[in-house]
Amino acid sequence: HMKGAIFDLDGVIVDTAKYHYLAWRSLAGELGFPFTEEDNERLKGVSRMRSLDILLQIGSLSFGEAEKLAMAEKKNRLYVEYISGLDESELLPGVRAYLNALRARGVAIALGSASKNAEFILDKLNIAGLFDVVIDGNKVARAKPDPEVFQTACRELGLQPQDCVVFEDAEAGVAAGKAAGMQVVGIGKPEVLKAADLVISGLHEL
Ligand code: G16
Ligand code: MG
Repeated sequence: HMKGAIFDLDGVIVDTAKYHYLAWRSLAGELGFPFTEEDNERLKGVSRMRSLDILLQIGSLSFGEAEKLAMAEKKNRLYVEYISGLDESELLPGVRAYLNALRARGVAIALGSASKNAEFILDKLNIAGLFDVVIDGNKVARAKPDPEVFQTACRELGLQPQDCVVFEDAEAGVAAGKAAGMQVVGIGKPEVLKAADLVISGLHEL
């Protein structure tokens, strides 16, 4: 049975994808090409630099490393500005209740996110205290679908992979959880999250 629960952030706890979208769209606009919501789907769960590569590919543009770093930083400044207004009301339905229910049952809780802004977001949502362990984009070298983020969370919880359940909304994240040898609950559409052991529409279902 489940001794540890590892949650993805964007798309599971909070819908920050819309703010990532606004910030990436603004960068694309400055570079002179359109960036649609459909394009944005490709960036979900993907690291910041990999997201920039995909965006530049959409615009058929290429730049050197230094320029790309500057662009990623610019996008991040805008994104951080957007999310600085986040509060508890933007928690996705059922999140707080489910986290509290797990804690009451003695299940250890971790965050496993690609975001380098994860701690900031947890603070804004006023849920940082509900997590025993936070592993984010600052603490791992390899992005999902690599299992590193979930393996690190599991190890820091002091558990074995078979004791952990991963909650993920992105295909790459579901793949990462399975590659780590964990059970995976997909949050979203069963057609997209085929590799998950169970697919639900949100934590309010549990
Ligand atoms: C999130 C988002 C991605 C974003 C990535 C990096 O991952 O889903 O769209 O590109 O973090 O975010 P940042 O630029 O804040 O470091 P997750 O794993 O929480 O879904
Ligand atoms: Mg996600």
